[in-house]
Amino acid sequence: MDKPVITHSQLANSAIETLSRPQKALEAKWFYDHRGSELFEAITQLPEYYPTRTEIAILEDKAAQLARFVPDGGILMELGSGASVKTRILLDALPRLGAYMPLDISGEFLQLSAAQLRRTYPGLQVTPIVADFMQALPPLPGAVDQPVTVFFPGSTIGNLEPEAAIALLQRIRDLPQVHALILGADLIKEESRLIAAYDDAQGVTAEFNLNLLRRLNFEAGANFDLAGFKHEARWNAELARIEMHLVSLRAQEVQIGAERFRFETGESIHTENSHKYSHASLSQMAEQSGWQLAQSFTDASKDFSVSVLAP
Ligand code: AVJ
Repeated sequence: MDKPVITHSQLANSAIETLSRPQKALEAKWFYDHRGSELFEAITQLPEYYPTRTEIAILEDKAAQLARFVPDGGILMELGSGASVKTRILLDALPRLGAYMPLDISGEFLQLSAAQLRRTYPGLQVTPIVADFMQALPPLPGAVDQPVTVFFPGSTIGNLEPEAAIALLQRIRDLPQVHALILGADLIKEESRLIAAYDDAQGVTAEFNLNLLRRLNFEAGANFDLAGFKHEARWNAELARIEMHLVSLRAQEVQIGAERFRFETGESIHTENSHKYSHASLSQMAEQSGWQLAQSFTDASKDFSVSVLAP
């Protein structure tokens, strides 16, 4: 088996550090344990959560145009290879692809989806890489002598604050043989639709958010009372982002191992940022990281964008 990228003490240490800040916080990457991944999958099916289905529709509609940015024999590298529905749309349009390189933090998940892809695309070289790409991009295996097109869908970039997003885009830009970046990004829209997408009627997103506390209880020796916190989605217009918070319903104290954390009534833990973009802000972010926004595809309602960045 692969060596784990994340250990329990990393989770505890990270939580202790971010809960010690004046604005208590938890890192969004901890959402995705087994249950969290299942809940996210359920979120993508919600009527209010438009991003996944809209991005898939754009990819299906523009697959041939996107395929032009992947040269014959080239490498398609995917960051955060998810459930691979989106990957398959591109692979179907790339019969002469040299290799597919999925990067994901979960080794188990990667091996499973790699095996499935090899079955569907028998001639395709599939080279999975276990990596926390939000932190650093690993050296690519062997001598990469073919052009690399990076696929970064899902508006995962939106989890990062502008500085970190630019730094990640710069690291991608610096990859040897980099040819293009296909970037999925969610767009600014009416506040009520944004809030609904992150505070759905069925409460799946609330469960997803609260699952962080459940995970800390199970994996980091914490004693959160899940009934003592409520899910909240806020639109921060100034920073153009949805913020998810867990709001303490009463004054309480919580322990993680030997560390104690006090909560006032109404005090929140900031658990996620999901930045939303405009054509102008995307183009600016591209230029600040050494890219040019070559093309941008959206759906008819301009809800989501799939952009091609060129070095
Ligand atoms: C996977 C980070 C793109 O921000 O929309 C969905 C995560 N959080 N609902 C997003 C998420 C709450 C999602 N990303």
